[in-house]
Amino acid sequence: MSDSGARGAPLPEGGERRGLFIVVEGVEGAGKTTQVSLLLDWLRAQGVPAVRAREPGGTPVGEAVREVLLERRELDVGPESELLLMLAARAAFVRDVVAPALREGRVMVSDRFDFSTFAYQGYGRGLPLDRIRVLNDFATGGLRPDLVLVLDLPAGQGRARQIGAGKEEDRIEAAGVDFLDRVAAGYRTLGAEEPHARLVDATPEVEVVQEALRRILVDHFPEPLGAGRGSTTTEPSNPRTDAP
Ligand code: T5A
Repeated sequence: MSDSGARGAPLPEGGERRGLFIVVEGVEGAGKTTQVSLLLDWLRAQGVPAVRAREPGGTPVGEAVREVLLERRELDVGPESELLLMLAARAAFVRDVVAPALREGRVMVSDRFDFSTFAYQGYGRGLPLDRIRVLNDFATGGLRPDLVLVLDLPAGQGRARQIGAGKEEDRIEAAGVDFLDRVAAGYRTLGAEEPHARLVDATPEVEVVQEALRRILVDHFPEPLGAGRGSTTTEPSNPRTDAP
């Protein structure tokens, strides 16, 4: 995939892109929800206007798509329909959630975005990546994240964590072990090859992974996250150290 137009790409329907768009990705059970929550605590404690979101979801259209694609296990949804429904949700997500937040100068931290489509519908379902890229660009108006943090975990370990947490398989997870292994391998490729992505080992305990994520963010965005904003320690969320 090309990175053209990634950072600073214009917002659909115009306006200045003032905020940051950070995405956390990875297989089921990789720890995305856990890590996004901790990042939000840390950012807000520094006075950073951070907001969270998840895909599919985040809008009424997105939540409806989520229900159809994940909960309705009896539906026989083909790969092409699955792709287009995900992208229908994404178009609403970008227009109604991401673009306004970036216009307002917020730091948007999203649990999943377009790497999920490349990993699941591309590497997992076998749909051509170049077609997905074109359709995805149409849905997003060309908007891409500033940084994608890919939590790298073997699919089996992620599923084991979900079982430990009592989470039932959804329709996509029920596609089987080989499918989920292809998804995990796809994520590894995306995380290693895409210029706006960083691959993070998600096998250690929660706090260790969180430290790694915070270090990457401070490194990538000295402003507003570095330059005297205090340490990256996970306990407890840091007050900003440069406050008057
Ligand atoms: N999808 C989505 C597509 O196919 N295409 C697309 O374009 C998009 C956007 C979404 C589904 O939709 C598909 C992919 C998915 O199948 P979802 O429910 O939003 O589904 O996503 P899941 O990945 O299934 O969400 P989970 O909540 O199950 O996984 P998380 O968020 O990665 O993991 P988390 O944080 O909830 O943690 C799971 C358990 O592990 C523990 C936690 O405490 C929790 O119990 N845990 C750890 N344990 C040990 N060590 C660690 N480091 C741990 N981190 C967390």
